[in-house]
Amino acid sequence: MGKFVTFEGGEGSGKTTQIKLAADWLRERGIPVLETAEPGGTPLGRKIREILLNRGSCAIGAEAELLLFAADRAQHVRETILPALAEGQWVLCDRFADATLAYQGFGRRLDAAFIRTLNDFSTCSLKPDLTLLFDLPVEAGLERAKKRTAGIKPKAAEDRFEREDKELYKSIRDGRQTQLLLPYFKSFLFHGRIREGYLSLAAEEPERFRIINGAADIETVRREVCHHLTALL
Ligand code: Z5A
Repeated sequence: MGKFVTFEGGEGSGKTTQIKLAADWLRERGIPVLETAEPGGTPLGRKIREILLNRGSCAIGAEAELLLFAADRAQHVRETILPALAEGQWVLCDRFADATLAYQGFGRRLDAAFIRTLNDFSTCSLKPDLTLLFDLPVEAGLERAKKRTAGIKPKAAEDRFEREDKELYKSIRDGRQTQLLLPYFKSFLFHGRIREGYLSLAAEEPERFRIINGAADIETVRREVCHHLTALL
């Protein structure tokens, strides 16, 4: 069996950048690697991803969103991840079941116990050997995601998750909310809840999670990732 490593974190935390560097590092050591991502790691998943992130005029409630992520994962685990692990490949996955607890559980406030049951079903109870959590302040991550989006997509194509809270952040930055209310607003913001959610998941399972300072420069983060991968080798 290969090793299963998941990369988690908020928007713009650097997962995608680091997964590529980690895959190169492992390949240089002769380890077969599969890089994959959720949503969208299978042909069915790519259709689901399109619905989830670029819904157009179609409404998606929180419950339907949860089930679409679960459907994507159910197919991904069975079609891609389990066969690759059985062949002895290391699977590096950009987001997995923890993302559903963080986004749909902590972010959308859906029932966490139900999400855990659904996660078990969609993953065939597969757990990562290691989860790297890239942690950085919400605003910094959103700024990075904005820059990246500006480089590759037209403004209108900014995804649904990137739009969450943006207006509120803007009004805070512009001083339209008083400093006194700032902590109150921050604790209730969608992306803030996700960050806190991820950190509490990491605290629940310290043997599986490693928290990485995502605010450091790319090379520093890369070295920390390689250090944790070395421990798995
Ligand atoms: N979602 C969900 O709600 N429930 C689920 O169960 C699952 C997902 C699985 C998928 O979006 C969305 O689905 C996601 C959660 C939700 N939405 N959000 N938020 P996606 O797949 O399109 O994107 P993402 O997973 O959110 O990743 P991202 O925004 O592309 O960010 P990233 O992969 O963490 O970062 P990056 O692409 O590597 O870097 C972003 C930019 O920062 C880029 O220009 C880099 O060059 C730059 N960067 C990276 N690292 C650094 C450092 N260290 N310093 C400076 N600049 C850096």
